[in-house]
Amino acid sequence: MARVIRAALFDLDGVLVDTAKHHYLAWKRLANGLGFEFTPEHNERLKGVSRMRSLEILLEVGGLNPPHDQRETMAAQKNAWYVEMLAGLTAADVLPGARETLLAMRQRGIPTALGSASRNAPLILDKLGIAPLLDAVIDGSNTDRAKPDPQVFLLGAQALGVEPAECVVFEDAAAGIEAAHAGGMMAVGVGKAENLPGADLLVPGLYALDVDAMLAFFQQQ
Ligand code: B16
Ligand code: MG
Repeated sequence: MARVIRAALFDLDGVLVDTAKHHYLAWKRLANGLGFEFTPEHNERLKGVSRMRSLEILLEVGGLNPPHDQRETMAAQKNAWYVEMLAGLTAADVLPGARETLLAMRQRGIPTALGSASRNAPLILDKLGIAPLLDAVIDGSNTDRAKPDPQVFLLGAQALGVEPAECVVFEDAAAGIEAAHAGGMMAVGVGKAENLPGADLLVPGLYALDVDAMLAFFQQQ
């Protein structure tokens, strides 16, 4: 079915910026404080996952099962460490090709929205200086259902006033590709093929994206 793309929705972490290393250091600090190790391999499981779900996975790794109020305190502590690290973020941390892609969309009259699980998204966009290139921002504070639920992207489409079938989503996590499809959208995987089964199109990073070729590709589907 030919698709005319009228809006572009972007995941944040792993697509526009790489804050995974900061998330990792903060989660590792929490785990170490609780007396167990948390490896980069464990951290892979937290990609694109909400803050509280990330904590649950970490506690599973450590074999701990603390009560709800302690979990809240732990998540708040991890976030405080993470936000401390974000203070050092600058425009130089925008991933290669991300700014150019957002600009290319604007030049073609294609509105853009952020669709991220992070509650820190507005702060990060501000630090990176790319907030003016996004027409709408939907993040963890506007949503109550995590990817692979399509909620974050459906709200993005709604905010931009376009039909879901007219949207393309850029995602680095398998759950995000699933969310895009569940919402009836096209999905471009950003990263390695083995991590992104089902993506309609794949690029190693936005630096490798040819926007016109992508638009033509979806139109020919
Ligand atoms: P926060 P995305 C996600 O961002 C991260 O990939 C994930 O690791 C993190 O746990 C989640 O945001 C929540 O972040 O703790 O800042 O609210 O990939 O959906 O842009
Ligand atoms: Mg991501």
